[in-house]
Amino acid sequence: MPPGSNFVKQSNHKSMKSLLILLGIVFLTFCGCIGCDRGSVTRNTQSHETTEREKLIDIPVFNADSAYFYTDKQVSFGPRVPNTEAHIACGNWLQQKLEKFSDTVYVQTARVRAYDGTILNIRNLIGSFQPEKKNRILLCAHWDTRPWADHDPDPENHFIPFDGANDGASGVGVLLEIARLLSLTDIRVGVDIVFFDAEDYGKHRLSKDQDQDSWALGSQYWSRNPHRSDYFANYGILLDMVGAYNASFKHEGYSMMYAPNYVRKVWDIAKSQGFDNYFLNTEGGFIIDDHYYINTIRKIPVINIIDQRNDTPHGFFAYWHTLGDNMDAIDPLTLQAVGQTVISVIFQE
Ligand code: AHN
Ligand code: ZN
Repeated sequence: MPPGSNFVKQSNHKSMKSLLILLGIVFLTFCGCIGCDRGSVTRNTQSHETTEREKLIDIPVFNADSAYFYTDKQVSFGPRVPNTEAHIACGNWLQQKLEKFSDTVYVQTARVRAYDGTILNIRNLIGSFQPEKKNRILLCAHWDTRPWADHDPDPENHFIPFDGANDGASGVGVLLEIARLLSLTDIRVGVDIVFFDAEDYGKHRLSKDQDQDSWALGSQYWSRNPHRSDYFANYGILLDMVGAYNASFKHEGYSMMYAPNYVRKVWDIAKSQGFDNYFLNTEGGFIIDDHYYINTIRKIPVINIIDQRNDTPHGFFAYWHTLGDNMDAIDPLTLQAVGQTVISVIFQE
């Protein structure tokens, strides 16, 4: 184990959970009830003409209101800037949610050096489902928020933190809803949900020379020191800024460089679910993000579902790194498009 790092592995009260689930099933069988809060799965039966016609699979319905609630809850702690109270409190809440939904939780804490010399106390959180399975899918998002709104239209705000409802919380909100759905059913593959810290501590806009390695510090750390030394996943999906109105998800450059087949697979499934208005078959830019380091250091093919725009100078949504990145910028329909697509991808494995 590398110096300065600390792991805590926690197993759930799994037998208690199984007993409760069994009792729940018995209860539901008796009253024939669907639509209760955690005890039921509403199902979508889909046939996939492109694959075997006889293979009918049940895909759960992604609940966008639940994902919206999880997003809002993170925002309610305040900006999740490393080394702040809000960051610790939100990290504790995220850890609790993963402990509730997943089979095994790994908490990776570390101290990393930011570009300006600040030592950041970071925490990567990993929730594993069916950890014994060899075939695995990695789902990830960053949970920290940027310390400064350095793209705000008002220069007075360039050193002020912001809510990060879209940039940070939305991806985690979608993945928590997926974790909740996975807690209700075992699927054929194992899944690891990873919440990376310190993605957004990249160099301030006013810094002279830019440094790409100043971004994604949590995923760089994890890529060099995975929570299990033998960790591997067949492929991964990163969610970044997946909650804004009128999002457009294009084929991001590094995703196409390292994992083109998975980009096509996910975009095809999005289309089959009716979300080709969000998932566009057009080329996007190359974005240094958590997936870049997992691809290059850990050599796991990971794609990035990230909102890229033509109508803004920076190529992201209009409120990127501004005080306007708050809950007013979040559209449950976008969360739905992404969440339903990702849950469909993993249930088709
Ligand atoms: C760079 O601007 C180099 N990367 C953007 C990654 C990012 C920031 N995603 C969200 N916030
Ligand atoms: Zn950001």
